[in-house]
Amino acid sequence: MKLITSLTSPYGRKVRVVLLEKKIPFHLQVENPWSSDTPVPSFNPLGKVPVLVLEDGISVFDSRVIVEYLDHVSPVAHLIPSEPKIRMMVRGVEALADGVTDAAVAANLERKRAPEQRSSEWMTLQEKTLFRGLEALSEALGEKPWFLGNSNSMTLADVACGCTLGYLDLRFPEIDWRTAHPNLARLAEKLASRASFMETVPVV
Ligand code: GSF
Repeated sequence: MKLITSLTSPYGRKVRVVLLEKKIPFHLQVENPWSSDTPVPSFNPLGKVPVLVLEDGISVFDSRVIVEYLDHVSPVAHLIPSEPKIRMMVRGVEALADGVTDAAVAANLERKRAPEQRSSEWMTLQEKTLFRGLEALSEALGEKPWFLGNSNSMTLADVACGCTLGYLDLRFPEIDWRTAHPNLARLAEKLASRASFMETVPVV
């Protein structure tokens, strides 16, 4: 299978970490979805990365659909628990982490616009969402080693949160989330020592 993504996409990183953790071989096709000649729309009508292209040519998006598929397709290192309530909680943390990423991506795009086109109201809205989301992630983790309290193993919740925090470090190094949320800092440090996270550090 082939994964189409950019090397800075936090959603693409989530999928790459899952592929690596589950030891699923894949070919990486690096694309910039914002370049004028990007081939991404021919794989995903929404024009967004990541897209997973299966051997039979089927294109899978977005990242949440991709990771769901990958976790089913290989029994190695399950990242999405099967028990309904725990599964819902894991996917809920993933949605929260992705939502923080969405706000950060939107704020980053807004910053790139010409000063006279920028909206400070829009920027403030995204920042508020971002900080509220971080607060909620920190609360959900508490003092547990991983989001999923009654287990000793990493799940998709931890992976998604780690990718969000990595994206904040990349685009918003001025946000000192480590001081505000030491528990998220501990989680990020633990994740950073895994080969899957080391291999997928965003490259600008
Ligand atoms: C978000 C993908 C996305 O926004 C997912 O896969 O989880 N909900 C989707 N990708 C961005 C790149 S990035 O910021 O990671 C993208 O491809 N944007 C291109 C565009 O035209 O919006």
